[in-house]
Amino acid sequence: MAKDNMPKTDFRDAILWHLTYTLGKDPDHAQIFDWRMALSYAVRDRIVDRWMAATRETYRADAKRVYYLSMEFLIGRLLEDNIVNMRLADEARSAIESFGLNYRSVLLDEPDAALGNGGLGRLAACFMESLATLGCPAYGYGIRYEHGLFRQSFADGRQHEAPEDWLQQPYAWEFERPEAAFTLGFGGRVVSRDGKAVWEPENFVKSEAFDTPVVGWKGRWANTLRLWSGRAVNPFDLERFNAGDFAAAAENEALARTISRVLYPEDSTEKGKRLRLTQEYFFSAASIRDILRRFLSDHADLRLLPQKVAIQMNDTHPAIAGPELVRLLHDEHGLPFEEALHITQGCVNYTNHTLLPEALESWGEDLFASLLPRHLQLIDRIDDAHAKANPSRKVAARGEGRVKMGELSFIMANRVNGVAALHTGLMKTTVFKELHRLHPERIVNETNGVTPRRWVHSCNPRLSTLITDTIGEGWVGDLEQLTKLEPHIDNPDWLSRFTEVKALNKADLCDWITRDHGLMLNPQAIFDVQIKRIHEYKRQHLNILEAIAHWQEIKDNPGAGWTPRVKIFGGKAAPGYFFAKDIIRLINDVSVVVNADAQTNELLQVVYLPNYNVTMAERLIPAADLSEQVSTAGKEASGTGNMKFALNGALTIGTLDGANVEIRERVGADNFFLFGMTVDEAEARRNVEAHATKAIAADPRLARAVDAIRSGVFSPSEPDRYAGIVANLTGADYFLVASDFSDYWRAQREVDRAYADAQGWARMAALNVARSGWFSSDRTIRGYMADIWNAKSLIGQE
Ligand code: C3B
Repeated sequence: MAKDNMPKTDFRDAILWHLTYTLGKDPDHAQIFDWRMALSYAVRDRIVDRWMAATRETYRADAKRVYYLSMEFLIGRLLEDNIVNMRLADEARSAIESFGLNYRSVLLDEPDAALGNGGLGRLAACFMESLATLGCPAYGYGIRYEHGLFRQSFADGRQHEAPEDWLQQPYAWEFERPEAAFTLGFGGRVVSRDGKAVWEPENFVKSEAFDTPVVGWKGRWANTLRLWSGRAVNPFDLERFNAGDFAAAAENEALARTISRVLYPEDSTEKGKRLRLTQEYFFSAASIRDILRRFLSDHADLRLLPQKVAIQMNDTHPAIAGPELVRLLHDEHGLPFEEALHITQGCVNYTNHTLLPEALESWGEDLFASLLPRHLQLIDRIDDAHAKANPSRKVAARGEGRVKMGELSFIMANRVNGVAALHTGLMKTTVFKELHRLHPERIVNETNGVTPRRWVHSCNPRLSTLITDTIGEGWVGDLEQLTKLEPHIDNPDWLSRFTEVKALNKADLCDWITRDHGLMLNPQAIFDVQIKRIHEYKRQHLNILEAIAHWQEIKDNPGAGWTPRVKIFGGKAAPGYFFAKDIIRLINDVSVVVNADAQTNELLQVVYLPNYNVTMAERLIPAADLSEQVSTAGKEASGTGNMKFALNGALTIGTLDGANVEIRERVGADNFFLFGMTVDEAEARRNVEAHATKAIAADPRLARAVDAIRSGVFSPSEPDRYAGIVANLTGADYFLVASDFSDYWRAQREVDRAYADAQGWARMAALNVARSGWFSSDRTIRGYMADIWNAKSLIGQE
């Protein structure tokens, strides 16, 4: 095969072609990496055709474009997603098998792109896929971190962090765009020239673009994820090199690259670090310039910007994009300030993802001024303009010596949205109460969703086949069609096929856990799974306390007909979050004791799988029976894992928090294990003096479980290892673990009883699948398009 004869049709030949000419490998010597890359390039070629067609169509239609600005895109692996969406699965499998390789192994060779911490980053990835599926012209903008979220391992039960390096290997999906670079300034001062403010930055960095196409279901449309990488303006100082100072000669480049070196591992906590603000400005400013450049390439009138551009700020991390756009329009394009502000407010929107005070970003003005002196002035003018238009206003973006990014984002935004109904309601009555009073039309709700392609179709092929056999394939692109399953649930043959799917998925998970983690699990047990970041408000410690109490009670009464249970945990803690790290260690310590107890280990096992990531979620969710969504009411903005579990036939044990509320409404209260206080009850309970001590005194099971921790049952060599956790549980207990324990215990025993009735359980699980179709991110994105962006699809309905 000659190079100029690159095959266009035969997929197998295309793989061989890439192996030979792109990778320079002889098939006889190719390793799995080479095959995976060759396969990826062959898939990518097909995507590129769609991608270019979509771009041409967007220009032709002069369509409004959506720009999703996010510090995080937790995309995971892309190969299977892309193969599935391009409908190449059969061809890819048979080609790969014809080369004597295992198809799964080739797919699993791809490293996870872990450019995010948790829910917020994964949501951005689901949104990109849904935007492409819906044919909405859109760009994702973010940072091409050299090191994604750290790799977690356990040593002695303790979390250990190692750097992640997905870019050690070339990334098959991206296109480097050295020509699409901007020079960005930092620091310096603002001077007045001819009565105009002029920012004279002190340092400069280049942002270089890397584009990854994101293709939608059936390959009908493809958008771009553009990630920025830091580069030096003058990468190499020859003079210093010649003078023998080799390290200094490369210093510029090293400093510039630092900006995109690592993802901050803080999830829902704010650290106020200078490098973090630098990253935020770096990617926001590069993106805004890119947006303006594209707009100006075929429009002359900047006043048309809001008709052609919708910018979504994923949380406050890109909040500086607002003032930056004002600055470019006013300082550089010469529009009057008021007009620049008005245009910007017509383009920018803001999604809030949390009400936790420790997560709301704010910057000391000294730090802010030293990095972005001109922006600080503009923020003052924005505040003044807001005060003038709203004389009764009591809030401002700047105050108490700080720049508050939540307030700034709200003031700059055309629409502000929450991520689940309960959360949006609380935004109006708590953090944004005053701003909501001034702008009652601004806050809207867009309940989160997840992409059905990855989170059902690909990760759960058995369930997917059953659904398609039952109702046809339309559900993959229109998840609400899952309701058509309902009439089949009463058919015993159908229900037994459904049960079989879960059993086989559980068997697969057991095999993997045995192989990779050396643990034998009881596949008959309830697979009870809590996977998410470790955080006090998410209450993994409530879960492990219940496990301890359960273990103690089984020992008291081994013959009481217990339903066997396997408790599975996964999740990382921010490296500096010591309480969360103690929780991890406690779970690991408990698992050692409980799993070694021959008296109980047929009935209860505890497993903590290290290095939870997107790929692990894809293994665990299809095999789960029970989904733990146990946050303190009012603290989990939405949750999205909760949706993935329900869609894959796990029942939820959960509080009335975040999207749990909407899941329960849809699947039906009978098919959901509710427990715990409501938001109002929790609020009231916090005001009860010594609420934790009282709750412990009132529940002997809880008292005994806490005592076991306190007395070192799980840490015999160091009995006071968990003094911190015990002090918290018996003291302030802000997240009300003690107060919710008894009801949680009650709900867990209901779970046991329900599971013992295999038919009844299967029915409830199947109803969860049939009624969760609303939680597709396609539905969410349609909501954003209609309520926030006023954007149109460029592909027709099928
Ligand atoms: C998360 C919230 O904690 C989740 O409830 C929510 O489902 C997701 O965002 C997506 O909306 N979140 C996060 O992952 N990181 C933050 N910094 C704030 C919120």
